[in-house]
Amino acid sequence: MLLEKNRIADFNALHAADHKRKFDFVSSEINNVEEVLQKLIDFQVAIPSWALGTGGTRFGRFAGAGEPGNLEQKLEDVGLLHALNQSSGAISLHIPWDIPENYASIKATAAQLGLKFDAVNSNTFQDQKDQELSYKFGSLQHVNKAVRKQAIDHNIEVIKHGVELGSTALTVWLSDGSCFPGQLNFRKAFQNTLESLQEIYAALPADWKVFVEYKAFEPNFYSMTVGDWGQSLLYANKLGPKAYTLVDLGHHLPNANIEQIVALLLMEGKLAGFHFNDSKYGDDDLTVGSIKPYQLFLIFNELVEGMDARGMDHTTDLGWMIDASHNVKDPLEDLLQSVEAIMIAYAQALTVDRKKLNAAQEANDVVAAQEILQHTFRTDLRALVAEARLRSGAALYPLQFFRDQKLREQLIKERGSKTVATGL
Ligand code: LRH
Ligand code: MN
Ligand code: MN
Repeated sequence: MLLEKNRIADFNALHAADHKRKFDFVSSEINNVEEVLQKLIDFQVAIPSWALGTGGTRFGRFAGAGEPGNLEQKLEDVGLLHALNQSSGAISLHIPWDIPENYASIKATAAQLGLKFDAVNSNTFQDQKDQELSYKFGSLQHVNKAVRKQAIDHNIEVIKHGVELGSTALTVWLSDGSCFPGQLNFRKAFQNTLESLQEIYAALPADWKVFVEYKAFEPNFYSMTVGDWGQSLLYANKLGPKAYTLVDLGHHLPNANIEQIVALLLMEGKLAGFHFNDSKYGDDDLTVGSIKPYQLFLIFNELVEGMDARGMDHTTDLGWMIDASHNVKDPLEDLLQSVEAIMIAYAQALTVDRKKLNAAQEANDVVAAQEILQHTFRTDLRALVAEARLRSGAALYPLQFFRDQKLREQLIKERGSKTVATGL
């Protein structure tokens, strides 16, 4: 579905007066409005191809309608999101859930929609049809060298797809681990995994990075071979300068201090970036900011502080991705909400009074430090984020636009009501 430009302009004109009132108020509250606006305009978050269909649980799946049936249509969905918010200008592919065949035409579609290809993801956590050896007992860690080789070859294949499309990073998430004590020799599993990763690392083009994603549990419930940021960092350090640790917000044990993890990884120059989502219990993959928005803000606060301290470019120097997908929402509406939550948290982090916060920290003024952060968190910056959208030609209120303009109904008309997107 292609949106005619004037549809967004007409919608914005309808809401212009209301928006102006809110924006004037919020600008009067903030010192560096123009600088913050430019950063918001530049900031882009990649959309995972596997989040465009209604996700399932292991108990069932309630398919939506008008979902994308192939990669081309997934690109169109992300293009639509990007047209609505101008902040979703990239897609992250998962192979073989996505099989890019005709590179030239896929690239042409992406270019037409203003999309880039973000990190490509490999998949050795499922057996695929016609696959020779099984990953039931792991992939890169496997006791059998032939299984490890098959998994290494798959990762190299994924890199090749990425090269064709213009990606510059590979994300490796392993479900490898064990379900029962005694099942695995931890040291051997680590060594095997490291050696396998070293072979994949050796196949990276010069300008590529590899992101090692960790996860505390699931599907293995006794041990995970890349179970936390410590293990991921060990691999990344041993692999070399192109290897980084990827933080998925839902991959920690309850109450983990993710903002501290992020601060230290950044300090070490080993933070790859994010899979943003939210969670109440585990790897819930809920909409970003739906459960713990304060935590999200605290994470962004560390990111902005740490990136500025290292002279990093907020837009390009980390991989910003969403990894959320579930059962009950329209996937496109859900993604609009996630991007909005990220933009708000980022805007808030940009407006923290850092001088005052530093002074409070140096003076051990705990109360003042908390006041500074909470003042910012409680300041409503939605109009600032909307203004950034307005200036970049996006919709002032993307979700409302999506509903008012009946975009899902239009997609159902085009694609039908019995569609099942590939992926989770
Ligand atoms: C694992 C994970 C990983 C996968 C994605 C589908 O839980 O977060 O990033 O690639 O989900
Ligand atoms: Mn993830
Ligand atoms: Mn996950």
